[in-house]
This record gives sequence, structure tokens and C-alpha cells, in this order.
Amino acid sequence: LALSNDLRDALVGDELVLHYQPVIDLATGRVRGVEALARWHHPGRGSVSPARFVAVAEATGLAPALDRWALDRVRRDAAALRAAMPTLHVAVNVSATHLGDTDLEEAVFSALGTGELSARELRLEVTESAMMDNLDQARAALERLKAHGIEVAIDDFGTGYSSLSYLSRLPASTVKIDRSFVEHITEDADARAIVSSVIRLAGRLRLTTVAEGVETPEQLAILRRLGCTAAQGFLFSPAVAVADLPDVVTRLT
Ligand code: G
Ligand code: G
Ligand code: MN
Ligand code: NA
Repeated sequence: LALSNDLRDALVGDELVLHYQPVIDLATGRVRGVEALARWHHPGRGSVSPARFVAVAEATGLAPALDRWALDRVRRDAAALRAAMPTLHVAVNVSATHLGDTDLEEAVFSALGTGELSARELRLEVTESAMMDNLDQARAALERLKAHGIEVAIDDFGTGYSSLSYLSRLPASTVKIDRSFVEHITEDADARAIVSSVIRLAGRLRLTTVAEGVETPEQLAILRRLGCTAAQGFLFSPAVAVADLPDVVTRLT
């Protein structure tokens, strides 16, 4: 596949960039961290969406290389990120097609090995469906990461087929509520009921909740009333280049 070859070259050549989207604590209104989102501007094809190149990476064996690149990019951005916010917490999306194989853990420890980024500052986001593919392996990998002080969030929660009871069986610290629920939370009572249940159960299990894709003050008000821990979305800021983050954080504070 041509796109796969181009992606391999782009990873080797460090031609992708990470943009960072602020995550806002709903109790204090302050920035509690950022999520790293990969961006690829291809010289010939123009900008390729992450949904597309992540799928290509996963289908063609490049997922470990993409994860390794993202973790290393965050390591290199860490000093600038730390300067831009009160406390650095940076979440990296990892392709869990290889969660549980030693590649991912090796890439994580190599990003932490130089001391430029600490285990406390780094978080990983793994999709719910990727964890469900092999629950025992996912749980073991999460336990090992947790033992090293690295927190893991379950991404896109609600879009897979797992029941709420799986939440108690995974050593995760955070649940990210998928944008598809947040989008309809103001007018759809079912969406609101689902989000409310997830927030309540997560709270009982001592997991924090982060709502994704918050675009309006009305959505924010409902999430706050339901006791959601944190939120991100265009209402606050899109993902921005690291150079633009100080101004964005200042505006949000
Ligand atoms: O940034 P948004 O624009 O469009 O991202 C689309 C999807 O791609 C999201 O599901 C996001 O989690 C995923 N994604 C973005 N950046 C990365 C990355 O660096 N690695 C992986 N594995 N997924 C990413
Ligand atoms: O990891 P994940 O799948 O959740 O990635 C988040 C995706 O959603 C990225 O593509 C990001 O650019 C995008 N995004 C972030 N905030 C908003 C928002 O408020 N509205 C919409 N429509 N998309 C958003
Ligand atoms: Mn994510
Ligand atoms: Na998500």
C-alpha cells in the first residue's frame, strides 16, 4: 500500500507532528493536562487525517512504529509542554493492537529513560475495543504500567461492546466518554442517561471521567451537574501546536 510506505518514511523522517488539546478540570476550571494528537501533512497528499493513517498503521504492522514515534515526540516536547502549564500531564494515544507485547512497554520506558519526561507526567489512552480484544493480556499490561506509576485511560468509552462491569476489571485510572454521547447530551435523554451511569459507576470505582468533544456551554453545564471530572473539546480549544499552547493555557486560566 502506497500510503503505508509513505507513513513508514514519514515516521523515520520525523515528518508528523503532535498537537496538544487542553483537558479542563470541571471543579476548578483549570487546565489539568493535554492530549497529544498526531497530525500528518504529506508533501503531495496534503493533510492526512489521523483516523485514516492510524487505521493504515494498524492494518500494515506500523502501529508499534507510530506509538514509538509519538512517545519519543512527547519526550522531546516535554520541556516546552511543562513550561506552558501548571502541572504537566500528557496523554498519548497508543494503538493497542500490541498492548501486552513487550514492544509498547519498551517504547514507554525508552521515552522515560532519559529523564526528560516522568512516569507521573505521562498517561496512555487505549481504546475500549482494543482492551476487550484480549482482556487478560490488557489487564496484565495495565498492571505492569501502573506498577511503574503510569496511568491509563480507557478511550472512546461507550462505543464498544463491553458492559459497564468491565470497568471494575481493568486497572485503569480514567474513563474517556466518547464524543458521540456528548454530542447528543442536551436533547437526547438516552445519551444523558448513559453518560450519567458511566460517571456514577466510574466515581464508585474511583475512576476519573473525561468528556470528549464538548462544544457548547449547555453540554458543559450538564456534564458538570452529572459530576464529570474533566472535559475537552472545541468549547475550550482544539489541539494546537506546542508553540501556541502557552497562549491557549493563559486564555483558559
Ligand atoms: O485528532 P483527531 O483528529 O481527528 O483524531 C482521530 C483519531 O485518531 C482519534 O481516535 C485519536 O485517538 C486517534 N489518534 C490521534 N493521534 C494519534 C496517535 O498519535 N496515535 C494513535 N494510535 N491514535 C491517534
Ligand atoms: O482520541 P480520540 O478519538 O477521542 O480523538 C479526539 C478526536 O476528536 C480528535 O480527532 C480531535 O481533533 C477531535 N475533537 C476534539 N475536540 C472536538 C470537538 O469539540 N468536536 C469535534 N467534533 N471533534 C473534536
Ligand atoms: Mn484519545
Ligand atoms: Na476518544
